[in-house]
Formats: sequence, C-alpha cells, structure tokens
Amino acid sequence: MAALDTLKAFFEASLKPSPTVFVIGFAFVLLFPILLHFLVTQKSAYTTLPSVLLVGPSGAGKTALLTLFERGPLAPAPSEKPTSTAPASPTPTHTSQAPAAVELAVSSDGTSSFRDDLDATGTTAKRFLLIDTPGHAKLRRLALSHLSPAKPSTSPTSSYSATPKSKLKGLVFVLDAAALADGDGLPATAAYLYDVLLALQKRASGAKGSKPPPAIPVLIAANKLDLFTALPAALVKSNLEAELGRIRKTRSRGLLDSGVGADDDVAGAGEGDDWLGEYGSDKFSFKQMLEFDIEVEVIGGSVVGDGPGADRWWKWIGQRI
Ligand SMILES: Nc1nc2c(ncn2[C@@H]2O[C@H](COP(=O)(O)OP(=O)(O)OP(=O)(O)O)[C@@H](O)[C@H]2O)c(=O)[nH]1
Ligand SMILES: [Mg+2]
Repeated sequence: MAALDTLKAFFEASLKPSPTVFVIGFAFVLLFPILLHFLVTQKSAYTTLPSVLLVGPSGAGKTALLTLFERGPLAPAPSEKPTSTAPASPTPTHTSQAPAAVELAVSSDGTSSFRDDLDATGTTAKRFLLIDTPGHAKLRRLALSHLSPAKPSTSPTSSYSATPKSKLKGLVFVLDAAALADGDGLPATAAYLYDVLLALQKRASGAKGSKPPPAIPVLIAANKLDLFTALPAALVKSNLEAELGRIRKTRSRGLLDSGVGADDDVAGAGEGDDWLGEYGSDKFSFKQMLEFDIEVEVIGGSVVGDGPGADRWWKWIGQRI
C-alpha cells in the first residue's frame, strides 16, 4: 500500500504546475531529440560499412565488373530470339571520371554468389560498399587517396574520399590481361600497380604508434580472359613481378642520381622508403609484400563470356568482408 501511495504522491506532484516540473519537462523536450540523434548516427551501420576498392588502369573493366556485381548477368531481352547464340554483350560503359560506389551484400558465410537474391532466400547478409575509381592517369589520386586515410585530402574534387567512414577490407586491382601482351600494356599497368602497392606498404610501415592499421589484402583480377590474346593468370603474375622488379630498380637509381634518397626528410622518409618489398633484394615477388602483412593474389576471370567468369573474384571479396 505504501508503494501505491508514493506513486500517487509522485504523480500528483508531477502534474502540479511547479517550477521544478516545468524545468525538468523543458529539459527533457529539448535534450531528447539531441540524444536520439547521436544514438542513431552512432549506431547506424551505414557509416561504418566495410568497403572494397576497385582500382586499375583505364579500360580494364572496373565499371563493367561493378555493373555485373550490382545487376547480375543480364538476362537476354524478351524481344531477343532465344536461338541467338551470340554472347551477351556487356553493359556499355564509358571512361569513368569520378568514383562511384554501390552497396552490395554477401551471405554471412561469404559463400553466396552475386547472382543470388539474398532477400528472396532470407539469408542473413553482410553488406559492403564496392567503390569504383577512375583509371585515367590524371585521376588516380582519387583512388590512392583512399589508401592514406590519415592524411586529410587537399584536393576539392576528392571530397568523396572523406565521406565513407568505412573500413577498407580489400583492394581489387583489375587489369586487362589481353592488353598486357602488347607493347606498352605491361609497363603502364605495372607502374600503376607499383604505386598502389607502395601506398599500401607505406600505410603499413609508416603507422605511428604501436597499433598498425588493419592490413588490406590485394586481389589482382586478370580480366578479359575470354579474349584469345589474353595471358593466363600464371603468366600475368610472373610478368608483373618481373616488371615491378624492373620499375623498382629504375626508380631507386633515379632517386640516387637526383640525391633525393640521400637526405630525404620530407615525410620522415628513411632509406628504401620508395623501395617496394624486401629492401635490397634482387628479384621482386608478391610474397615479399607479406612482410608488410599485405597478401597479394592473382586470379584470372572475365566479366563477359563463358570463361572462368567473375565468381572467384566475388568469392575472394566475400571471404574478406
Ligand atoms: N572482352 C571483354 N571485354 C570486357 C571485359 N570486361 C570489360 N570489358 C570491356 O572493356 C571496356 C572497358 O571497360 P570499363 O569497365 O569501362 O573499364 P574501366 O576499368 O572502368 O575504365 P575507366 O573507367 O576508364 O577506368 C568496355 O567496353 C567493356 O565492355 C571482359 O571480361 N571481356
Ligand atoms: Mg570505369
């Protein structure tokens, strides 16, 4: 009975127009929306969505791959005759000029295909962001700015990179395996890959403090294997390693000649700061990146055609989300 009396007394007091009740009520009305706002924005999964970055030279097929993952393989239009045997042409793309991102989902065990409709099957899914970047040489800083999150971006056009507070879980370097076979293809592709790997290496080794940033694994997606001129994945790997070794030698010689390497104090750079992989080693191999906790894997496939397809790339991504 006593409890009921106290409750009654409390309600009576709270309904009386006393200054205390008025102040408490006013503070509640004022603070509640603010508190709610912080609660919602902090808890929202969207701001911390894991992400995977697509980089690679222009024309490699990044946007085509993003479109494939987003929409799935395009079913032939109903007007098209089913007897037609011509391979489905990929969704037309054009040279990208700005980064683009799509939100995708993979089943929580990472085994679902990008063709699966996870909503329909009711599978619990992990959502992630796939970020496409332009491959043109003049726009590559947009991609590389993602790899140095500590440095605030200075260019006004790359404000995008500051938006996702997402955790980068992996990097997919898409390349045109058919373009590697001819003339300038290999040096140009390897030069971009060198910059990307060096940025990752600097990120891992340059971290101040005891806790290094989480490692970012790299997938080298050798695309366009449906074309008969394309190099197989094993050859893509060995050619890239040889070319990266060559670039490493040339760049280190250039630095010595210009005297930059000797007393480079720009960013606290030390000896071998621009040297990719094991310092002083003769040949470069992707295994050397493991020293910096960077796992590099080369997997062949194609966005179009009946070949190995893009499933293994999707699986690689799914396992790292
Ligand atoms: N044969 C073949 N062509 C492909 C494949 N993937 C992409 N392509 C074609 O390659 C061309 C370039 O593809 P994009 O996706 O626009 O290239 P990108 O990497 O986004 O290029 P940028 O936006 O300039 O960086 C398009 O015409 C695609 O249709 C593939 O697996 N096989
Ligand atoms: Mg593109």
